[in-house]
Amino acid sequence: LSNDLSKCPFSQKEKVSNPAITNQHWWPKALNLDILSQHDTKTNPLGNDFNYAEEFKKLDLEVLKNDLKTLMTDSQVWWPADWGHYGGLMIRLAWHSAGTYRVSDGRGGSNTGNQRFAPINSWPDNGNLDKARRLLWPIKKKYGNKISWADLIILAGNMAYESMGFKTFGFAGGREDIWHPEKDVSWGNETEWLAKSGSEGSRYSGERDLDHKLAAVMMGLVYVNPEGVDGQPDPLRTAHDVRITFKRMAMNDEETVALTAGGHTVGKAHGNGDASLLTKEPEASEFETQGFGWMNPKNNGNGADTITSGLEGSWTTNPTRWDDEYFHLLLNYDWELQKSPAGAWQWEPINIKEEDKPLDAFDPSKRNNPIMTDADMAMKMDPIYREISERFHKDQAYFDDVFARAWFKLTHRDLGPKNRYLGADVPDEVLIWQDPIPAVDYTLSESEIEDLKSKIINSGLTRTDLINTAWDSARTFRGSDLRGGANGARIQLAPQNDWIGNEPERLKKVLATFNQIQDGLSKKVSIADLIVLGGNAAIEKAIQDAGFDVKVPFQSGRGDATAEMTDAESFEDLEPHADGFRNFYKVENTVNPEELLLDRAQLLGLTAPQMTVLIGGMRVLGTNYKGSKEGVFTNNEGVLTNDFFVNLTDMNYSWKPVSENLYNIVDRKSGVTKWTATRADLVFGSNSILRSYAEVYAQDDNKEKFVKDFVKAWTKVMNNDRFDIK
Ligand code: HEB
Repeated sequence: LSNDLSKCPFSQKEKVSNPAITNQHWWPKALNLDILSQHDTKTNPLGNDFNYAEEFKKLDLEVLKNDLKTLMTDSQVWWPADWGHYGGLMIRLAWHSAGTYRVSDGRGGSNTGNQRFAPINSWPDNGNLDKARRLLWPIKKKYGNKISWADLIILAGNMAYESMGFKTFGFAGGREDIWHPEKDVSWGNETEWLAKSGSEGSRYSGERDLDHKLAAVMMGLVYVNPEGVDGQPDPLRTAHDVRITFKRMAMNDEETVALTAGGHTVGKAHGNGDASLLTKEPEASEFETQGFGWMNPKNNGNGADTITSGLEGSWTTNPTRWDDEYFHLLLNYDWELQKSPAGAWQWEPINIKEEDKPLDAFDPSKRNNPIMTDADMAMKMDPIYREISERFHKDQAYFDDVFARAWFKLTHRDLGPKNRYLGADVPDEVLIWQDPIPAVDYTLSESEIEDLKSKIINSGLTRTDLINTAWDSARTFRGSDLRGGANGARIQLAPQNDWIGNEPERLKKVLATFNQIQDGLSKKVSIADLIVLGGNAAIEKAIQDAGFDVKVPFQSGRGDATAEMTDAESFEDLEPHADGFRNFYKVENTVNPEELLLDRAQLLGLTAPQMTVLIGGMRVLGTNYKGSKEGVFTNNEGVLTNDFFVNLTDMNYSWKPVSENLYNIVDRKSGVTKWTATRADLVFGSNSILRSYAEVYAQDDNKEKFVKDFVKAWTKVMNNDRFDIK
């Protein structure tokens, strides 16, 4: 054995920070709880007391906007602007930051500034956006904490449009930066960038069915492949891909055409050279590039030699001006397939008039052909898109309006309800996709709240009626795009009132009682408030029965939305197909109930201990779907004891699998089956980390802590969407 202390204590292969062999490698099936401990205070340099909304209010937005407009035409030697204008680049920056949003789980989008981190900073589709962010750095540096990267990127897109003559619909601040990449977003299962459909881990099955969660066609793309499906041009097949991916981002056909045309009215594509010469993407780049990727060693490597997508050319004659040229060129010329200098498929016009050709971005003595991507051609070849394109072509004012609204929606969709919007440029108009909720005009005193609670408790509704209705109305909340939740009482409305997971029969009965109670009040308290208060009141009773005196805090002020204020279709994505907290599985024999539980806990913003205490409490309260008994490890159902954890950790029992998601809890001595359980129950005893929390709550000295922690976690869920009081 050599013991040479002069050698480096770590060999090349041993990395403290990133061991090659992790627990996930040895035990790939074990639940990875890391998604519940992201964005911890330890990773945030701004500290616990930092309040972004307060900082933003100190900002002189008008001065910042002017600085951004000045930046647009202040070309830098290290990355010269096309036609002396950075507008196109900044719009693509904003669009790619917003465009990762997907309605399925609300994840992705521009709300976090995640573009600063891998993998997004290095996606092939995000080529040279590292330059765009670096161009913005002097402004970020100047305004500091008062403007987040996430807000700045979107505002830069808006100011780009304004400086090119387009009037935007408005801007709201309020996007708070994260400080490390998200761990909860699956961008797909392929292990190769731009893997074609059918490769290992492919997101496609059947004819061309895109995995229901995803909204992009390839690993590393924001949307579709600009050259065509798997790189093969065919505008009609591309139209199919565009339609699906934009729909998954909450855009209809008209919005899709408007966005594509409005986006490509300005800027250009870059592919003047050999793409294979480029250096690696930012996350893999050498130290000396300081985070820059995709460096082109040829000539200057920038300006006229820039290579980004590999396509080369602009879509319009005057690419630094908002105008009607996109549809003019697309619809009035015939287009044929050509290859760019980098070898990418692109469409070029046949017999184009000289004056319709754009000037070269760096050599004003030269004119080039405009181009169209396969996706642009879809706006002409797909019959539905074509009709919309023609309408836009005929009516510029109409196009301007549809584009302005679609751009605003694209860039603000995942910012949450309007009461989160900050700044003087927030548009007054209320938009349906903001899930509006009317404000209430009452406050409730302590004695009024107590009075209401006894009315509800004496109304004939059971404890579980009340707790389940409160939970079901709150559980739709997603921290990802800040939609859903108890506020608005949309559980009364279609489609939620019919979701099987909401037990429509029971729900109807409960709502009828709440309506009766409401009718009898002198002050018109909202149904949304009554629902939450009912849950709280029932839990307080369950706590009293357990021998503790702990109140469940209540804050009134929820409003009731109407059907007219509700985009029913867009709520379909919020339907729970499983809810481990109530042992509900829409599909029998769900394979990974514990994964689904984790997913919901993450969207609800819960930590792993909070998830644990909620499950333990809800099981003994008897809140399972349709009153099923799995995981109800107690002889005192309805009382808030720690029995779930006591019995889960009790070695007098053994656990026998019965079917995919069903186990018997058997008394070792008598052999009698005492209880039954699902995987969402037993994971708290089998997963070593969750078991450590289960033990805390099973301890004899933690019975009261259990109750208090349950109340805290419950209250967090009930108030998740109360941005008005945060
Ligand atoms: Fe776009 C650019 C594609 C949509 C805006 N785009 C571009 C390009 C491409 C594309 C390829 C080039 C890049 C470079 O640089 O190279 N897009 C595309 C597609 C789609 C789109 C495929 C789907 C359909 N875009 C879009 C939208 C927007 C846009 C939606 C917004 C709104 N883009 C844009 C811009 C640009 C582009 C602005 C330019 C940039 C510069 O200039 O730099």
